[in-house]
Amino acid sequence: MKYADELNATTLGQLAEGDLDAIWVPGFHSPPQCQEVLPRVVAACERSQYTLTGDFQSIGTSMGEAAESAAGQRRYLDTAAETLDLIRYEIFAGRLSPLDELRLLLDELWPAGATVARYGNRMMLPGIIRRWPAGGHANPHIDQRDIPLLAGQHLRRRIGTNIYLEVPPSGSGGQVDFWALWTDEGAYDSRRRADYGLDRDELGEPHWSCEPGQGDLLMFDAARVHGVRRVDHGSRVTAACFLGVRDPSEPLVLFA
Ligand SMILES: O=C(O)CCC(=O)C(=O)O
Repeated sequence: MKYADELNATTLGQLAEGDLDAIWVPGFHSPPQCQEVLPRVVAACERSQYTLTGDFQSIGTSMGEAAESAAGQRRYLDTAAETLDLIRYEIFAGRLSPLDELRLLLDELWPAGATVARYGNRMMLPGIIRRWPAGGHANPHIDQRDIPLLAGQHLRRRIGTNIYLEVPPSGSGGQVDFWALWTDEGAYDSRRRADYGLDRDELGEPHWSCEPGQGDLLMFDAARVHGVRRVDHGSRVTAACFLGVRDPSEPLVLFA
């Protein structure tokens, strides 16, 4: 994997074109500020009802849940604004969240700016918070572009973007694993497990494993098979979104 450790107009352009595999910026958000929000993240996670999997928790209805059913899609659109408020005003309590900071930066760095994705005239969710208690993991998967909610966007690439608010102690799991595997979306669907993603046992050893530190930012092409290794001790919390890359003359769109 070829990655850069800085987010700037050049590296963003290279990632969008597929000339870089990842951008991994250490300390994008300051660790003490990450630490400060964690009790509020835990409280909000305990209250939330995430329906896709018990492998991790989520604040906000994700695009994964929206893709499961028409009711899921309705809930996704109906709850986007309240989830955004919860993250911005309750969790980050008036301080600039790393998701908002990233959105501002992307707007400045990308030639045509960056904006929240819309479905018709409705705002999609621009960011989400996820938590993996000990035992949590995420099956290897790709994040698809060819789904009804994204159909109008004509995305050329979908970039997974995560800021690590909490990480397990080093060596205790929670790494992001990448396999040297790009599946087309039809082939992926035919290999999918009944719940979500692929069977880790069938993929062999990952090609690259990234162990981010607290506050790090990691961005990568979500069409490459990736997954989260089981957390053995401690817990792991991310603030996450996707960047949709369209034609270079079009704004980037953000959604989660
Ligand atoms: O939490 C992570 O490090 C990766 C999450 C993930 O699978 C994704 O962004 O699609």
